[in-house]
Amino acid sequence: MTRLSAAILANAPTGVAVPNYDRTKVTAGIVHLGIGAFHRAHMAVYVDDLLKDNPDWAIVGASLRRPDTKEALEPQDGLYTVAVRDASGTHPRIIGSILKVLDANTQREELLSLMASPAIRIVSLTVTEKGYCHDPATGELDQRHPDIVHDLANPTEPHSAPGMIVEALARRKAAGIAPFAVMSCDNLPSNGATVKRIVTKFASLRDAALGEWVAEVAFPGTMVDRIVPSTTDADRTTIADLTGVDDAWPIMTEPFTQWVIEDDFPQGRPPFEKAGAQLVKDVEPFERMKLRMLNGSHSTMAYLGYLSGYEYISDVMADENFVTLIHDLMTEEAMPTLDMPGVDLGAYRDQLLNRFRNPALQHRTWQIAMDGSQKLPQRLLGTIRNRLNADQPFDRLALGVAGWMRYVMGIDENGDEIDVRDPLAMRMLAIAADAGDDAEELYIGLAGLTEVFGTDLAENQAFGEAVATHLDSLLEIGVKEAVAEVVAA
Ligand code: CS2
Repeated sequence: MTRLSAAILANAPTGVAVPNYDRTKVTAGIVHLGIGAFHRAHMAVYVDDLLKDNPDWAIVGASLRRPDTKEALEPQDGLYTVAVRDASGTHPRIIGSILKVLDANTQREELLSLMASPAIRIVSLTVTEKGYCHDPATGELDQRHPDIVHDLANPTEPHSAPGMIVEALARRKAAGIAPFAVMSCDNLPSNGATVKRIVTKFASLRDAALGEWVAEVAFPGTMVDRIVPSTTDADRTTIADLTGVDDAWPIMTEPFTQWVIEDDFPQGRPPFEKAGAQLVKDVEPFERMKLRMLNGSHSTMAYLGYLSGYEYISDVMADENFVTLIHDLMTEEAMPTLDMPGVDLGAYRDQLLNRFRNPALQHRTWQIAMDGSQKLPQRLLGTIRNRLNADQPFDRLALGVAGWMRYVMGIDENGDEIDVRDPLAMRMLAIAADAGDDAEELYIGLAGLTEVFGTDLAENQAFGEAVATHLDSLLEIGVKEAVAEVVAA
């Protein structure tokens, strides 16, 4: 079968949308760090929509860890398929907005000099929560993080995202070139302000004057939303059968997409609004809504669903007790903490429940369960803090946190090992091994991870009682029964 490449665009298979611009005429205005599936299904699609009239805003992507995306896309001239899936079918489109992919480990110098060049006016990121090398509970740079230690000692050969950004900015400062805007598209709370704090701190540790300069750089905040499961070999076959073209790394996603952006781009930006993005002054209420409603539900379903034997989110949604749990978690516990004038939160919730049900999206609970220590603070714990302060119940949220604690024990209800992927996995597994099946001990050990819970929650009695009680029932009666009890209460 023919491999996807620029050569096939002129005779694209019927039913497959292709770029509506001449790719040989577009130039890069954006460097994107962390060129994973999410970026390729989200921002790269918005940019693809805009390149016809805004040809100097194409993307050069960089992978900071593994070169696998580069290896897949290079023989394809950067092209790949995005397939939108729902009950009506699979709708493929070829995206051309990524001109090339650089591997930061082997092409560091090329990447840094591109980032330092005046044509690049935006550096955007999807490096996942852990890619910022910060303490998730406080949002501060983790100065003991091995990559940060390395990058402070070797600032011109950085490994971390903060290190890369600061080195590129330092080169621009030295050359008298205005800074690019730094746009995080990760699910961090207040992502613009948080990343600004982390990057500015790193810069000031390098050099005080650089720190002051970086403090003036724009870090627009964003709320990003599109569900993008990891691609499987079965997906590759589906796309090949559908298009007649071999794509080494197609992306499967849902019809829904949302992007809310704080409009702060001193060196200009593509007219993202023409591709459907919302440009706003203050993005934080949107972020909080999405993190607490969508992601808070997702993480709760991921831990409790995985432990119940459900492989996909759509399987979780076929269990009525889970539907009730998630509906009530959002309605009774998350929605009252949100202040969103003009947004119908009930409609937003119902739309989320429908998106979770999408039978054509195979979104694994295990995928969402990853990196929980980095996700819990903004997805569940902030909501719980608000509920505690208002003296309001937070039973379902506490069950979600207990589900995470049960999951990171690393053994499921059949006694099989769980592949726990998390930067704190080793510590958590050690805590679980010490605790055995003593729920109280397990709670105390895990709640003592202050980078997750802060000192406030770790010492909060109401929080401890609620979570430890649920953890006990998860261990005693099993996850499905414990969910049923909470739903019936
Ligand atoms: C998910 C998110 O993997 C996860 O943790 O909750 O990636 C989620 O699918 C996206 O935030 C949806 O926009």
